[in-house]
Amino acid sequence: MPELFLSPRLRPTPFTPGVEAAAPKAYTVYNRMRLASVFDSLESDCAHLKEHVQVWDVAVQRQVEIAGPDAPRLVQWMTPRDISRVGDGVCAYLPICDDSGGMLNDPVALRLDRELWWLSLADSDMLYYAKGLAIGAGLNVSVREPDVSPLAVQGPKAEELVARVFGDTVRKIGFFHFANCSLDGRNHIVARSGWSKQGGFEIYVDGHENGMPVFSALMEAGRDLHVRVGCPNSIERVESGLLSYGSDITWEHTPYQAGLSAYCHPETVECIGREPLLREAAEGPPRQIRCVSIGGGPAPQLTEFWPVTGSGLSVGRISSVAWSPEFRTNAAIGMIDRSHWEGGTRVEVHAPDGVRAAEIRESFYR
Ligand code: THG
Repeated sequence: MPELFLSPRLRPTPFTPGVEAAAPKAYTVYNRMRLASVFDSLESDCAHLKEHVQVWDVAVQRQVEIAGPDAPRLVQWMTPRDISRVGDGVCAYLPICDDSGGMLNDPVALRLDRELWWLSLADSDMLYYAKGLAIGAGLNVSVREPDVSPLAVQGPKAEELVARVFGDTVRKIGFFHFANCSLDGRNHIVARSGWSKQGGFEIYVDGHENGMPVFSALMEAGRDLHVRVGCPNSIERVESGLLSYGSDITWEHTPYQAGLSAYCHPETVECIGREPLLREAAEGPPRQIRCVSIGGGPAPQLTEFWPVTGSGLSVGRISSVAWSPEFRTNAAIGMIDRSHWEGGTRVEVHAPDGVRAAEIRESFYR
């Protein structure tokens, strides 16, 4: 793999010293920040994540803070999800849509107060977009990137580790809920969330200077739990069907195509893209995100979309792929046309090393 040429422009995070000490083998770039991708190997990182606990520097999930009397109005304008049902202390997965109903981001939103929201971003420029909407519409809000950096603790032993550091109250935090927790007199938001299906928490570390103290406290307290520095694992997240904005979904796809209809209520809310979304809700999406099992041995790294054909016609594309040691197949995510999206349908995937037989799957875990 080619090397990544680091510079201050690819912003370091508050946890960078801790990540560098663990010597990642590869980084990617996300919101103009460094994000480790592999430590030991994808396979062994994945096996460790499923058995123990890992601390992930996910500061790349930058926050857009929307504060002020018009905050609920701006957030509701940006998403077709009905945010009136989101209470304080609750995280909400939000599709953000443009005027064509195309997805611009898929953040986790935190409602800290009626007039104070954080959008925990995927990889696209929501700060400029939110500022532009607020300025253009003359809304009474402030939009900024606060000095807040998420640190994820993921894996089956995550609850034990986070409870050791932040106290037993974290055990009562429900999935996609958050609470204020303190360490050495500093308050941080602790949420039960994260980009894996192994269970865990995300600590929204308040203040750059508090990054390494929190990171080190977790690494210290987790020695006997076999804690390791880790990162989002591409095998585990594809097996789990967690979507990556920019790869699996882009501005060319609506939330219905992304499989996010549960988070889409254009019938009842005033939002950007309402009319096209209503039309697609009525007609049904022409294509949709699917799990795909690709045959043959371990597939090469996917760096551009791989075409999918069925009955000799183009029926979609593969956007993520990873060899799964657990399921003994190449686990993949693709955007598949309606004609071929049913579970069990056989298709061909045009990988760079040749055509491979593949099958549409409802999920890898069912
Ligand atoms: N955590 C935080 N910010 C993030 C991510 C995160 N920003 C970028 C990226 N990840 C956003 N994308 C996702 C995608 C899926 C989920 C979270 C963020 C997720 N989905 C659950 C699922 O699919 O089962 C549940 C969603 C729900 O019930 O509402 O967790 O990981 N802070």
